[in-house]
Amino acid sequence: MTGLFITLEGPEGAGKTTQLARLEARLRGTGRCVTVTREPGGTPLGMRVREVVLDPTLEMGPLSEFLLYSASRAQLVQDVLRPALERGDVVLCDRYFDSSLAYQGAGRGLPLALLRDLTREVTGGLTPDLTLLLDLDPAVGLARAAQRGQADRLEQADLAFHQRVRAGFLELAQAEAQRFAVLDAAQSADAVEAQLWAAVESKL
Ligand code: Z5A
Repeated sequence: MTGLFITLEGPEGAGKTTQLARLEARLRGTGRCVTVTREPGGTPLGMRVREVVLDPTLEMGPLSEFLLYSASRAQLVQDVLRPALERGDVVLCDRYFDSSLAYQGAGRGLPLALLRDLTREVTGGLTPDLTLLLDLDPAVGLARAAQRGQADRLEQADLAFHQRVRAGFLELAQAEAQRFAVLDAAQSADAVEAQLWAAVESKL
């Protein structure tokens, strides 16, 4: 595959959606073909899964939660990610398997080894070339997200859960420093964009 696969990760409200739009515009400005997608979502199946996993009225166990995200991911890899990378696109994905390792692993307490084994099957080993981790205190991120209205099922989890998730992301980044760029998402959107572009340019 000749494309470049970039994922954006981080706790709730860290600014991934904001930065993804800016990055897409910059990349298109350089004349590159860009595919933008997200998890969960990005396919018709993924959109249905998204409604289920974010529904605040539903209760589900950690393994069910992980398997739902994985179902969405398997379809996204097959229908969107691999075809775009085979065409040679730069692919920008808002969350990918690192979110499962952080939320269902560090957050919910599922064993990382199990999640990694299943994820290898789900993705066929497709791993990002670059993962931009927007790191932010979850109290700040949740407050940003709260301005949007009713909290979804994940946003309703307590602060300690979101703190474990943040710590989980940072551990993943430390373990794979070659793949990750850790960005300080507490800065202004313009300052975050500048850090992010520097990390992307080094991979182009
Ligand atoms: N999840 C999981 O558990 N396991 C998995 O495997 C996967 C996901 C793939 C997806 O929900 C949920 O699923 C997510 C993880 C879980 N839940 N949580 N918690 P989502 O896609 O709806 O949630 P999200 O990915 O966290 O997106 P978000 O809440 O929209 O956050 P964001 O995209 O990072 O931030 P934003 O929308 O760009 O910005 C949020 C607000 O902050 C907005 O008003 C902006 O204008 C503002 N903002 C942005 N940047 C800044 C800066 N720099 N300063 C100040 N304000 C800013």
